[in-house]
Amino acid sequence: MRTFSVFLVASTVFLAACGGDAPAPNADTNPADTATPSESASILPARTGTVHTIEMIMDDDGNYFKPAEVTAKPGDVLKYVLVSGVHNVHFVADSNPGVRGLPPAGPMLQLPGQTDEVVVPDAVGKRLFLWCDPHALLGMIGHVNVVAP
Ligand SMILES: [Cu+2]
Repeated sequence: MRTFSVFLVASTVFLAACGGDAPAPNADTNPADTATPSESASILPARTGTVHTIEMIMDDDGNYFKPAEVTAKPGDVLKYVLVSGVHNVHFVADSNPGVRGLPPAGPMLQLPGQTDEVVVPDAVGKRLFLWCDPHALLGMIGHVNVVAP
């Protein structure tokens, strides 16, 4: 119940921020995000060495991940690379129920070439959902199909 309440507050803050002229703050109060790195690492699968590169783009077509959908195995790395615009990667906890090892909301990338790497959690059979916090309502969402090694 606490998770749901906190998420509601975070969502409200986020939506309120989007209505104004100020840039959205990083209203990241998801309890899952407060886990220490060691706690997160302990439930992550061993890295496979496979890296999937996903571009984060803002252009005449809008704001989007390219590709918007990838298929990966637990332990693979998702390497998000900023091409243009200002974006982040956020695997939203409430949209990925039952998945352990989701990364916290990623930092806002602002300089082309900056990256955010995410290790795919042990969630075989799941279709993970993610979005970019400032552009989620504009359709900047993505999916990761997690398949067996
Ligand atoms: Cu974005």
